Amino acid sequence: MAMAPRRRTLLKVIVLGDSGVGKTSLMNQYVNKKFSQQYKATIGADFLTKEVLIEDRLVTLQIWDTAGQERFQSLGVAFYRGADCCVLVYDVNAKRTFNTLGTWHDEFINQAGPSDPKQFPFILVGNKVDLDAGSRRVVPEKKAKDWCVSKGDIPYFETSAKDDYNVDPAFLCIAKLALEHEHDQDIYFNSVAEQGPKTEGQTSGCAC
Ligand code: G3D
Ligand code: MG
Repeated sequence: MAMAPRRRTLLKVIVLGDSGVGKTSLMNQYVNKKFSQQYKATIGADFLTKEVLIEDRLVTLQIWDTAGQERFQSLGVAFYRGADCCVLVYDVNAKRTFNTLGTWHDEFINQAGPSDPKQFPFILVGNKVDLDAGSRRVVPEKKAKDWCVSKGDIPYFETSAKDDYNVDPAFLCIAKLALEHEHDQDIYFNSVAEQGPKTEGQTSGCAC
């Protein structure tokens, strides 16, 4: 007997944080298993894709990179639109990059406009834990975890894109969170379609 085809799911993940924290390097390590100085994103918003199998579901992660415009905080709506998960990255050796996390968090909420901001999946990544064997570290793990609690218990990972430390587990968590969120949205949309008047062709949920 033929096996039932697996459902394919496309999930959009965006990676935010100050310039230089290692966003591009983390994506490149996860998708291409490379840590290279040459890899730099091209002009404009760009993404890498990776397929992962999560509990029998084939999931395509579309991971969007900023290509450096984060310096000007002008990423544009296309970058944020339809995101299923937002990864916030800071550098554990640079306090300023930790202090700006709140701004990135708010910026995402404002620009992406998720229907329920409190339920939207975020994840925090503290990168470059390898640097000088940790001796230059200025943000303690406890401080980062406290921040995560204050934002509604978001998951926290410490990584090194350079040494490929904890990169896969972080992205697996990201994929799972994004998938769960997508499920919730499916349920929401189905119930709206079942209950409400015919809304075909409408771009917003408002019937007026
Ligand atoms: P960004 O995309 O957030 O702007 P990049 O950051 O990925 O371009 O990385 C910025 C710099 O940090 C790069 O160095 C990169 O090699 C370095 N980097 C990224 N991740 C790590 C890490 O885990 N450990 C260490 N030690 N360095 C890292 P350059 O010299 O090219 O500016
Ligand atoms: Mg980059």
